Amino acid sequence: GSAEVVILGAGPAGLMLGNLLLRSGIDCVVLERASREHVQQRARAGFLAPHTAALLARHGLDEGLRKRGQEHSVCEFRTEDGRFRLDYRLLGKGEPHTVYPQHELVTDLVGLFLGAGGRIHFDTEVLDVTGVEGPRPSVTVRDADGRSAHWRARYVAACDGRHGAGRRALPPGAVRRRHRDHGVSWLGLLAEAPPSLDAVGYATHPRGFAGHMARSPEVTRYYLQCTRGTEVDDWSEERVWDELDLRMRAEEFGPLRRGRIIQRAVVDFESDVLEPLRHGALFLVGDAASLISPSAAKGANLAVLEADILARALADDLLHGDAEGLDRYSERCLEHIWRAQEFSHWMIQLLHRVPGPDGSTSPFQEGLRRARLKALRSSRTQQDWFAENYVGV
Ligand code: FAS
Repeated sequence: GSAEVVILGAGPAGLMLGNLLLRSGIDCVVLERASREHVQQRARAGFLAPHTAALLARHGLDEGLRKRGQEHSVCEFRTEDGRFRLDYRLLGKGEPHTVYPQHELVTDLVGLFLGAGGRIHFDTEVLDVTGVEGPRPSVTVRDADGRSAHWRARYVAACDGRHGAGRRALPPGAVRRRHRDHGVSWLGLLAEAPPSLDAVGYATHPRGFAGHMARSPEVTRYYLQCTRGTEVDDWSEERVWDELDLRMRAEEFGPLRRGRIIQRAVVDFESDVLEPLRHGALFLVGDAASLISPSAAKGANLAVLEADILARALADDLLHGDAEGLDRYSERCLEHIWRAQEFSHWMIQLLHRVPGPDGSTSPFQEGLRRARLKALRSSRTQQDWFAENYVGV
């Protein structure tokens, strides 16, 4: 097959890019390894930044969001030095998040793309991308029947995540990878229970971090900081809820609403940034471009932002012969990526006793962490800075 733009991956990056290109009249195809059912039920992020909601609205992709999204603007910090709340709608630029599960956004974007005549090949694994230095790169896939096939393209957008074929197609030395293992891991849980707080809950405790984030009126996401190497099934449901109660100080601040745990995942906090994000006709987007920890809910929002930047640059080039946007794609995205990485790193340091290589935590770091929390609690300028970065992308 052939297309002007071949998009690898049907996650937020690939589907946003596909919808935007289709609306510009650019011929594109999305190649996705998993089934449609799988990508539409894979629960991940849940907080959409105001910029993401605005982009979706601008392109008429926000019907689901308008109908089912919930505005959210309060963080509750439960710390060793007491509890405080920040309503970030009253701080910084006064913008709230929209709570909208990522898999619902993906479901909307798949429907809109197919409805507008878009082509998605599910159950189609991209094996290789070659010829990206030339004018007609080629994408080799194994389709649902196990047959191999080739796609010719003018441009290839790697929206296939950190382990995808896009990154593998980069010749050695083509990009520099800056990587950091933050030394923190979360056991991510989805509970079939209504939220226990009317806020995002961040609890810091000598036993470790615990987080509470609404996903819908029936389902709530919890996080428990766990040691590196923890397996998803290491913790019984009983132990999970007892530990959440302890760390979120349920005795002091009220019980958590328990329910069946319906999804688990261990997320090791790693970040990486590739530079540049373009190699010839190959462009890296979303997690394929940069991995960011979920500490500040940036990953899916960056993916949508970068897809919009690339869509506009591809339209300028393919429709008007103006390649300037493509030449500047990498530097423009990296600006946003490093800003998001910096804030996510600050959040990790704020909320976690980060163990050193020998597993011990530094008392000096602990002193800094407590001071940061107290500054956030008492200083309005610190709170404005927090609000602007927390919702910003
Ligand atoms: P995705 O990973 O979403 O999409 C890549 C797609 O490419 C996938 O559908 C995959 O099947 C496909 N693919 C991969 N290799 C392929 C190949 N060879 N051929 C064809 N297709 C291929 N972010 C937040 O902001 N907040 C959160 O709370 C949060 N929680 C997370 C929890 C978990 C367990 C995980 C794993 C991630 C979480 N993230 C969170 C980050 C996540 O949301 C990503 O940032 C977001 O999905 C990035 O979107 P994409 O770049 O589109 O990549």
